[in-house]
Amino acid sequence: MHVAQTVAREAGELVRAGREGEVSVAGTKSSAQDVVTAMDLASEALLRRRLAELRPDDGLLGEEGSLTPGSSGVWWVVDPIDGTVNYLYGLPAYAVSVAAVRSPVGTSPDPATWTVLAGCVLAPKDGRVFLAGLGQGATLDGRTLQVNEPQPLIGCLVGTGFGYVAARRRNQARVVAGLLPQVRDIRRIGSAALDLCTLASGGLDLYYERGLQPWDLAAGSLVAQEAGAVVTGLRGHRAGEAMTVAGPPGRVEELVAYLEASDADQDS
Ligand code: LIP
Repeated sequence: MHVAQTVAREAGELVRAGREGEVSVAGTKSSAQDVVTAMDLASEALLRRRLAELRPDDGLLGEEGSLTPGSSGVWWVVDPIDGTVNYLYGLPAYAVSVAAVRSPVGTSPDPATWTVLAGCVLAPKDGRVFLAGLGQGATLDGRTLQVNEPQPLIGCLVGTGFGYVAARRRNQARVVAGLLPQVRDIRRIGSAALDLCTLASGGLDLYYERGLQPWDLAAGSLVAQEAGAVVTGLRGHRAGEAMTVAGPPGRVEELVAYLEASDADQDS
């Protein structure tokens, strides 16, 4: 956890300071709306450099760069700015996400097979630091976190997010429209790492999203899990790109059932 926090703090300070100046778009990915800022690239370069110094035998998977293999079996899975669109627009919900995972020998980090060992999600705008270690609990600025008690679905505040490609967004709109009358309300924060940490700290009762990449998911999933949440996929699968659902045991199952019945893990 110490290494994760150290490098997340350094990248977070770079990202925070960069927001005071001009934020420029350096490119796009899956669609014109899926932007990369120059600061995404600078933050990931800092994370890569510092992790290579501190943990030279470990591998690294980052949102903006190539997969860097290691020899230790431990991989660092980093999102240099999770919530890039919020960062671009000057909205506060963005984070640096750093996780250490162990993958089966000879495999790359994959949510279907990895074990997350440690995670840090740092919100540069207000300095909040979410930390978790496997079996060691989760904290926000040193305060122990616990998810909310399960509520009836109609009493649940549910977080979610949407992809960048129109075909997927069309189906996501159908799924959220069917859910909205059944819950207290919906929140779309714009950063999966912060969604999962907000759930861990009681700011959401449930969270689901289709399309999370390993770097969106890694650190926040451990924070949520160590705060007492179940973090899962649909149809018996683990959380991952097809679907991620998180919430207290005894309530998350109802959301899983709705999402399965709605084919929320499909794009058609
Ligand atoms: C973001 C995710 C968020 C999702 C956004 C975006 P990024 O990651 O954290 O949950 O809804 O569309 O993918 O692209 O800002 O690193």
